[in-house]
Parts: sequence; structure tokens; C-alpha cells
Amino acid sequence: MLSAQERVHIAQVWDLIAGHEAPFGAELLLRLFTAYPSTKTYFRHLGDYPDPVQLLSHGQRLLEAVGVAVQHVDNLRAALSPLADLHAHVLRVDPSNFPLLVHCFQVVLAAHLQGEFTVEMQAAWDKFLTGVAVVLTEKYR
Ligand code: HNI
Repeated sequence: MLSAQERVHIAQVWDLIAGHEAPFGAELLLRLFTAYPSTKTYFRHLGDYPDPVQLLSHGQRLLEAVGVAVQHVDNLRAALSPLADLHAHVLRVDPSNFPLLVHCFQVVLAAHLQGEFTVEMQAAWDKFLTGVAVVLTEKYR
């Protein structure tokens, strides 16, 4: 459950990302694959070195889903249900990968926003993204 102040931080930061979903997502994936190469095992179909077009395309889809989550912070389970089915039953992404993506997401935010990305904003985004990850991984068992 997010506090009123945490909701403000989520909305403020999302306003900065909105409209830049593809490049933000591509940078997020590049960081994820580079810092944590084991995550690439789920993207074998993109080849050893995913090209920018593939990164932008998947990055955009991923960030658009985060945008849906931002619009449904109180109802994540219902809003993300099809995506949770996909990750659990079709893709079978091990849940241990999600905190890695949550971490890289914050690194991309910090790299771009620098001093504008306050400690309180980071705390709010960590809580929110962890909530998204919980929903996306809870259908595994
Ligand atoms: Ni994820 C497909 C969203 C975490 C591996 N993923 C998607 C799609 C969305 C999405 C949206 C596209 C669905 C569709 O085409 O119908 N993924 C998210 C979100 C998170 C997340 C919001 C976490 C916050 N995914 C992860 C993680 C991994 C992952 C941590 C593995 C390391 N996702 C995948 C793979 C696909 C995928 C693999 C399929 C890619 C493809 O090319 O079709």
C-alpha cells in the first residue's frame, strides 16, 4: 500500500518517463543484460547482442506495462493478470530476475534525473516496482 506522498513521487517521475518509453526501456534492458548477463538466457531469440531496434521494441512494451501499473497502483493484481500468466506459465522467468530489473530501473532513473531523483522518490519507486514484481511472480506456485 503506497502512502499519499509515495503516490505523488510515482506520478511525478512517471510524468518524466511518459513519452520516452522506448528509449528508457531500451536503456533498461541494455543495463540488465550487461550488468546481469544471466538475464539474457530468456532472450536467446534476440541473439547474443540484441540490436537497438529489438531493444527499443521490447523496451517500449515493458515500459508501457509499467505505465499501466502506474495508472492502477491500487489494483495491480487485476491490471497485470495476463502479464503474470505470461511470465509464470509461458515464459517461466525465474522470480530471482525481477529484483535485478527493479534495480536497473532505478539506476536508469538516477543516471538521467541525477539530483532530481531524491531518496524519497527512489524509496517510492522501489516499493512500487517491487509490488509489480510480486504480482508478476505470484502465479508460479
Ligand atoms: Ni517481461 C515479455 C513486462 C520482467 C522476460 N514482459 C514481456 C512483455 C511485457 C513485459 C509487457 C510483452 C508481453 C506481450 O508481448 O504480450 N516484464 C515486464 C515487466 C516486468 C518484466 C513490467 C517487470 C517489472 N520480463 C521480466 C524479467 C524478465 C522478463 C525480469 C527476464 C529476465 N518478458 C521477458 C521475456 C518476454 C517478456 C523473455 C518475451 C519477449 C519476446 O520477445 O516476446
